[in-house]
Amino acid sequence: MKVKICLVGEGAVGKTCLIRRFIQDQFDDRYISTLGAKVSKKEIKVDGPNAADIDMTIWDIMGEKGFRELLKEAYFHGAQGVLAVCDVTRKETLKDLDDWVAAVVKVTGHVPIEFLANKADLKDEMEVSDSDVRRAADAYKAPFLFTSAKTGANVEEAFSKLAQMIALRP
Ligand code: G3D
Ligand code: MG
Repeated sequence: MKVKICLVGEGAVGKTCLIRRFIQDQFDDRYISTLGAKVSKKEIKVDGPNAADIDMTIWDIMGEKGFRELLKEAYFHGAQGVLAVCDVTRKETLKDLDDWVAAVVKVTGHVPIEFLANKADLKDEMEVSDSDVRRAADAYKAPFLFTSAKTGANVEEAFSKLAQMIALRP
């Protein structure tokens, strides 16, 4: 099963680091500079009743600031799952996810979405609570996780969970 997933969220929330942490060294990675996106691949095994080998293509936006409407379409086109990432030390990055998720859904229709509250290792600077993330995620009936690309906490789980949700789709 081949699937495309996208990571969305404001600049510097940790999207690139999450992908890097997840794929470690075993990846084949290419830059599509004209699209302003980087594509990585990883195979994930989903166990249980919906067991599947998922060949995941992970799209990472580069330079979100200048990300134009036209490129957005290409970036989101065909995505079967979305990781919506915010930075727990900047509350506004959670609020911004509303626009990001709305923009994806407009292109992809309803696909599995998972919210990630990243940089959870920065406990002293935490501006986002469990209930803040829950509220944002609930609006899309999406699950959420607190992650840290720095320590690796919940990173594998985040991608596996999304893979599971995709495998479960009819
Ligand atoms: P982006 O791809 O969403 O723009 P990046 O974000 O992955 O480039 O990360 C932006 C900055 O946040 C980087 O710092 C990176 O090291 C840091 N970062 C990413 N994830 C975490 C995390 O889980 N915990 C902590 N403490 N920092 C994180 P620099 O200083 O290199 O720009
Ligand atoms: Mg990046």
